[in-house]
Amino acid sequence: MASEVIQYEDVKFHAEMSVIAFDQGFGRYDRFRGGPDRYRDFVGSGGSESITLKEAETVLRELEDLRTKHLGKKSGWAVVKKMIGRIPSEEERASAGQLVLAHEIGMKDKLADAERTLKLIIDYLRVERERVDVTLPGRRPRRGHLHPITLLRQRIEDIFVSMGYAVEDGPEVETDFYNFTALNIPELHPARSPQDTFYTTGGLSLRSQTSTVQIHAMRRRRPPLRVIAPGRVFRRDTPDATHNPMFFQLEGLLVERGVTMGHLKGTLSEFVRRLFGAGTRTRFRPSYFPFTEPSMEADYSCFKCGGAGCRLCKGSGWIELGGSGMVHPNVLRAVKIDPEEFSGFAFGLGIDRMCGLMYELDDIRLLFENDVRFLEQF
Ligand code: 2NL
Repeated sequence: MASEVIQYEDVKFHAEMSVIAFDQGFGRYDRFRGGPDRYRDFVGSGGSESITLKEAETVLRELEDLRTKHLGKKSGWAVVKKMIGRIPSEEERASAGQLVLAHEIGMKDKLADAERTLKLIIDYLRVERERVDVTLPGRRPRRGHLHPITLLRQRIEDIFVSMGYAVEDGPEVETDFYNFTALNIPELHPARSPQDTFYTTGGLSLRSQTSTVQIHAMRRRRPPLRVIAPGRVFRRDTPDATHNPMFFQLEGLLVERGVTMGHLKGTLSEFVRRLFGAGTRTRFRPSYFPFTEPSMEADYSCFKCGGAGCRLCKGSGWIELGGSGMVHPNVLRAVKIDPEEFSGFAFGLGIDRMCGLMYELDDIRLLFENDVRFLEQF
């Protein structure tokens, strides 16, 4: 074979056969030819022919395989080119070279045309895939909100802060001194019994009112002082629609020179007017607490019926706010404040009880079950 003499006609014949084979293989890619703007027919809104990115990438790979098959080092075309060198006549060799080259340029042009279109399609579709509309509004994460007890506590805090009170916090586990003794609660008082109060094995107790925080505040701040103490308190009650062994309370304390019952009544009256509206009225009934003297219960006119009587106020027109009174001299003495120089008033109210009334909950325990179907309504 190597010594075999080859004529121009042989080369021409083999070259033309190869070109026919190439054209046959190329036929399915012919639709991608058409100059530098042909790609527009496949993409965008004006495209009359459509193709996906994946399809275009596959076609381009197949086209490369076609090039290797028909024009690569091991192709029939490589054999044709080697044949040229074995033509004895110089003139015929030159003609064969020209012929083969012309065919090669023809095939390579077709490939290049289709490849260019496919590469432009692929570029366009890749950019399209990664395109983001920066003017689109962001996806808002679903936000939660504060617990209804927290919402009410903050409203109450805001009112008292605007009247000059500081918000105080303190421990939930306390010694006997802070929970009872300093509050003038006698040694054998039933509130101290383990039937009413949770005790730790170490003899500490869970605070049964936030007065404990105010005892701390009086020892730390010294009068004149105005503080409120919102927080969890604990009492050994069996849970039912109106009781829970853990609930939220808010106490207030003012100790200054020359404080009277008038200041107490004025303060509580102004508080309910700010919370429920300017038309809210108050009334005060005598009561008893070991830590205040005199003591009283405060009621406010029902925010729902305005005092006419309804289901919410059980027909009376009044709703109980809480207990209050003038700080007992023994309480002042327990924190080394001279009751001859200073006097004060104090009050306490239940946040969850008030919350239950305001939202007309028929069961206070709903507030602590953390069922989102309930909580979502606030
Ligand atoms: C209630 C209402 C009350 C107080 C709490 C208090 C705090 C200090 C001194 C004196 Cl540091 N009093 N707090 C006063 C009256 C009532 O709570 O129904 N408690 C059982």
